[in-house]
Amino acid sequence: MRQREAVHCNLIGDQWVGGAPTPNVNPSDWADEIGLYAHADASQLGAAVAAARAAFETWSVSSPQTRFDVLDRAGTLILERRDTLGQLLAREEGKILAEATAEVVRAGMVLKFFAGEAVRMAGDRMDSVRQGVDVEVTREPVGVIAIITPWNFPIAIPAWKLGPALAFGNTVVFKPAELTPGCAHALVSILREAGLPTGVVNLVMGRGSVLGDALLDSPDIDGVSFTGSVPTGRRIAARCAQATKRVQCEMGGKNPMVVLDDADMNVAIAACINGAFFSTGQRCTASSRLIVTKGVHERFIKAMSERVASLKVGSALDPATEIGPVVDQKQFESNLDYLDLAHNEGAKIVGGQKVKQATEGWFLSPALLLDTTPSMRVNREEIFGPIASVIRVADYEEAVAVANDTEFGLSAGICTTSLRHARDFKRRARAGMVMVNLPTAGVDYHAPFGGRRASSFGPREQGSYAREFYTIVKTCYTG
Ligand code: UN1
Repeated sequence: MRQREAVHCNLIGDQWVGGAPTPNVNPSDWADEIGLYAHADASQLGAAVAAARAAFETWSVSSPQTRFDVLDRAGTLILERRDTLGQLLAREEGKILAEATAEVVRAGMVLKFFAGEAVRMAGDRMDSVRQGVDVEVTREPVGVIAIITPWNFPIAIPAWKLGPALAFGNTVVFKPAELTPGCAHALVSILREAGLPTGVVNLVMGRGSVLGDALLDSPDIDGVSFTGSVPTGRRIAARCAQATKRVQCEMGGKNPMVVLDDADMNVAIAACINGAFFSTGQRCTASSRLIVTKGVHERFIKAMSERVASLKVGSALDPATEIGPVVDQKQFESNLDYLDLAHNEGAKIVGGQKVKQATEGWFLSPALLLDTTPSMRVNREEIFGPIASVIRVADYEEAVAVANDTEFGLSAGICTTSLRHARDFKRRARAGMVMVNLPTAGVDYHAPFGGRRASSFGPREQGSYAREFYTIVKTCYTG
């Protein structure tokens, strides 16, 4: 018999509350159960919303210094515990240890950044057009925010939503992805340890299909910040519009990486390998379409194929591993379906094999799809796995047209040594973020994050731009 820890509970007000115990399993080793996590039900969700509403009374008018202190302390605790939290993240999500630890550090830095934002908050004053009247513009917290996060960045995304929500005086009901409750539970515990008052953050774990509707329909929820799939994001946005709730959705990507004839080949290969395959390709910012001009196409696919074949796939907890497992069976099967589809659509596939390891896990070797065209479904739909396609184009103009030819618009990259092309691409890429000689994935914690079209809806996340979602403007006239 495996030793089981006590059930990890939901946090509602000042109570850790049980629920249906649900195992959290390691994707690198199905025999390794990380623990049992209590799934909440709809009535517990109602209690969590009520606790957040009650706590808003005092948290919304707390001193910015109080909010700074809590977030700064929580950031310090996360940084101090980077190794154990990194282990937990690697074990429950399958991101390799180096990436998992880097994500934990990012979460710590995010909280420290937003600690500073709490005290940097300022308003505007302007002269009225009327004599003897003052005009002031201030920002206030929005209210109770529902935060719904995905499994692929199980500590960084919660941190970059919770950080600004709390810094600006909102209270929160936090529903993490059911696949990665461990990091969410640890983050909330750390916020409490750092002095966060009762009810300011409430944690409800479980499936979106069980909790989502009750959360969205509660009249006490004033805003929803969501990261996840396009269909779910669209549903949430429509529902919030209907109920006039504030909403922010970060959804999919089909990010292009253009490689021009004049690219530095070492820079291009490094950017494409990282962008396409690191974090097992499970990033909305992943480079999934490698668009290569004809003069360098042969050299590129040869070098990429060699590099792809050399990537070491294995347990996320083995320090020698470069590519960890796919997160679960559903994603694994979806990846295999896309590989079948690529084959049927006429692509040539390099890699993309099931990999046997000492432990049973969802191991898939990275796949490069060659001889693909922009109209293939594998070049139009988000795959969200270690699979990237190569599209050969005649020249820069065709590369730009193909890069912009999807319903998405999150991140767009270009590898070139030409200042003219880099400059032109920065203007013409139809994307929220443009990367020159860098992978499409991997962003700074203090800069705005977000995309266009089907990729994002609502104001940007992160950096000082985060206040656009988490605060509401008030204009005061004094005569
Ligand atoms: C990154 O590329 O560093 O879900 C961040 C995602 C994004 C975050 C990507 N929202 O993959």
